[in-house]
Amino acid sequence: MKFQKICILGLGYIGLPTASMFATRGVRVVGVDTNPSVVQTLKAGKLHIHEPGLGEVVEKAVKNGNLTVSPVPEPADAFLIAVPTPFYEHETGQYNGQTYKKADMRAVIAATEAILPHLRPGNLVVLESTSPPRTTVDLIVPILERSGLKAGIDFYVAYSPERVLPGQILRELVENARVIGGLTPQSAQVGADLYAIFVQGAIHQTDATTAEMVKLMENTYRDVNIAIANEFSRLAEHFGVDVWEAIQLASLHPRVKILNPGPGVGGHCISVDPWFFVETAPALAQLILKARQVNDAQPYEVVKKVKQALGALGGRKIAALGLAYKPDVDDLRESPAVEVVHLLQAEGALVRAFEPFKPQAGLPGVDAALTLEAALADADAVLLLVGHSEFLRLSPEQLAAQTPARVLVDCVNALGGQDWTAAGFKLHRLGSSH
Ligand code: SAJ
Repeated sequence: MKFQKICILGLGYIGLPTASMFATRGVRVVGVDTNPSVVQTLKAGKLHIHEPGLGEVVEKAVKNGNLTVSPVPEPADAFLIAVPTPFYEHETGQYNGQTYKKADMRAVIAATEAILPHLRPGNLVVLESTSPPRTTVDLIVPILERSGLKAGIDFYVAYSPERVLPGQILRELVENARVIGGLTPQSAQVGADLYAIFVQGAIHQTDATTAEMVKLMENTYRDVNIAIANEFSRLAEHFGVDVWEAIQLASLHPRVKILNPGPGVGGHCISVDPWFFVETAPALAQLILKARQVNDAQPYEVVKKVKQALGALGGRKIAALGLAYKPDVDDLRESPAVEVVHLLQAEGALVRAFEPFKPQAGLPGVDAALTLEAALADADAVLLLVGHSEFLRLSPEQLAAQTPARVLVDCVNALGGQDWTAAGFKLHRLGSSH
């Protein structure tokens, strides 16, 4: 099938890079976003998100006219939905006395309904948003069939998960293997033809529900593995062992690769996706639920560590370094670092945070310093929450010159290699009692 025009709904971390990929390969792309400020920013040739290399690609695509931005969809050969699927903040479900989070599918529903008036025979509709199993079959298809057209016969429907790593999106979009699950084998084939426009990795065809499950399995696998690293960290502290050394030694085994403990699991993927299994089949997803609970409790472990280092926290000044959910990204969504800040404040601590990728984070209730110096001045303790490269480059002498604090709490084992004692610091590392 020939694709001359594609409409991409949702211009976030996935939709925008994907739109520019198609556009730079000569396809006409209409990028749709319901947020007027996103549309305005992109029309002005600027970006509303931080991703290395993305600015240049978007600028090129907008300049040559292949990428236009609009608040509403237009008729096209293919429609691609890449809108967020977070979980509800306050609405939860219950199973056997356990609370689980529920997927908020409103953006997916709204995007699908927005396509409806433009749907024509022969069109392809692809859902990319991470979704609970059976979403394509049970949610997308019934909405699209309100058009009077029959899915799989009059038009094609597929699910294709994105698998890119923030910070590496442009390269991974092209190089990663892609899974495309069709409502019918023909839908999968048409979907594969679409992605072949820019994907150089292998494109694997399957059915839609398998593709949905593949995506959830990838991130759940990672979540459960991080949970065991976090549990090892607690056990190591209990037994007076340095977890980082133990992990390194255990990982020498040829079939063992243990991930890193830390302040918790954040971002819009790994801390969210496992809930889609728990929500839809709680009785069958008990290990997955437990892993989520372990990772969600990590910020409390950090607070415990800070208390061990400082004693009672009332009135103590803490410089928190990093608010992003992981190193070298500006994304604060579901960030455990932000939660740590709030928990410390609840204990009476006076926290000044510095996030180099978003100094003006503007988070409610967070005292964000505009510079590292401002966060460090006056502090009683320095708390490293995110291993941003900028922080890792700090030498003991540099830090000592910028802060009166001599208590250092490192949640990501980034500072262990240097001699902090000589500069007068007492270093406390998560996962280690010495
Ligand atoms: N983390 C740890 N310990 C580790 C590794 C990560 O605590 O050893 C934490 C990070 O600090 C962060 C969180 O986990 O808070 C998630 O970070 P990540 O780098 O593992 O993953 P994401 O969320 O940035 O991207 C993931 C990727 N999935 C996998 O690696 C299986 C990516 O390929 C997916 O495209 C993305 O989720 C997504 O959109 O689903």
